[in-house]
Amino acid sequence: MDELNIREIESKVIFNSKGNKTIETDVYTENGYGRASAPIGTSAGKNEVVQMPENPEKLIKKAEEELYPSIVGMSADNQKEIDEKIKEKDGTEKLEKYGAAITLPLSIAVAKAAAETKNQPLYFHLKEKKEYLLPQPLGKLIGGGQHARKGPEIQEFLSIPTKTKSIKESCQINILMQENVKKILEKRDKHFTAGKDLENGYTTALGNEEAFEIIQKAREKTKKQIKKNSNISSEAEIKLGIDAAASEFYENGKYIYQDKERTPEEQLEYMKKIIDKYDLEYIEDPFQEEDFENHKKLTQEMPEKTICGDDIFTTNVKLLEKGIKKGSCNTILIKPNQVGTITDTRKTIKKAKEKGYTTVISHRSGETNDSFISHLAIAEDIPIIKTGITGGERIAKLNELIRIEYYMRR
Ligand code: 2PG
Ligand code: MG
Repeated sequence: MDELNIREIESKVIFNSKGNKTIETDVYTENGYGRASAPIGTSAGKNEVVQMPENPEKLIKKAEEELYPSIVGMSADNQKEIDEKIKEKDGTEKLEKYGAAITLPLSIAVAKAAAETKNQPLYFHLKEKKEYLLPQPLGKLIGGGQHARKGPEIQEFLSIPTKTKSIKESCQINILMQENVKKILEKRDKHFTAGKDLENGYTTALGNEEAFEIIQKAREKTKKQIKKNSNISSEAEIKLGIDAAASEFYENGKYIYQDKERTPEEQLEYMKKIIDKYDLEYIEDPFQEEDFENHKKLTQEMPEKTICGDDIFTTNVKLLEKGIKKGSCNTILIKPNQVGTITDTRKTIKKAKEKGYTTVISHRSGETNDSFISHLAIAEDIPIIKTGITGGERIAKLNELIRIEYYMRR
């Protein structure tokens, strides 16, 4: 019997970092085993596939009766065939029958089981290459929007180290950045309680502009510390960014900020202003998800910036194609649970690369300890991974990269 044949699939309900139920799936081959679980978003895009169409206990029962038996007996090495079978069994475009909560852990557990059976690292099983690139971590310093309460409308204030010598060094820089943000908030925000948002960014009652000033100041402090730290290379730089998640504060044709409302034209001007004023390099979802036109304008006017589409594309290849035709964004956020299988995720990555779009792989606000995205980033040469700075479920992905780098360089 082929040792890669799948002999058993089993699922159970576990909890994600938000305390919500999610599904963990185990796939057994004749000679190996893989376990995976799916994350879930809070500020989710409208065009994501359905995540959990029914309660997870019912979904597991349904999958155990109808879906898993059709996968048992297949080779775990045939990821594409298995993912096709999953989609065929679901029978709907948006995975309305099973949801990504079932399909993604299954798809990922299959890949992990195959890798383990072959005694290969997961990234190597996903793509065999001589050389691999490790992604730079894009980390969250301050959280607002739907990830926090009362603070900035902008959901994420981010930093990304560049020109570092190792992933560990990059993680260290982001940790220093976050510590400095904390110290500055302690002085500037009299209501600051060191509270964290869903992704372990600090929360504050201060507004967008103050948050920008704080992360800029933190960068200055961190740069000085780097110069004195012999463990961090002196060439290292720190770029700043945001995920505006603008759909979340867009209502009736306007962007609703605490102090004022902005029309889409004014939002474009505001985005350009803050990019210049606060020296932002990475800008995700600056406009609501249906506004391909303003995404295009910003990309055209600031082509040297990383203008990243998350909600506008939802990792969906058709929406990406629409964006490519129009020229909306130059970067796409990749979240496997937005499409529900490894194969569909990779189709979108392939299209993005062909058309010169940068790819950024990302966690979700509701996470588990699964570190599949770290492996996919390495397999696909994805240059940036957005996955928080601290917090068990976030650091799990970063530590996996540190581990991989350690063994690669040994
Ligand atoms: C985002 C993500 C992750 P959520 O908008 O990019 O940071 O948030 O998972 O809530 O959609
Ligand atoms: Mg986003």
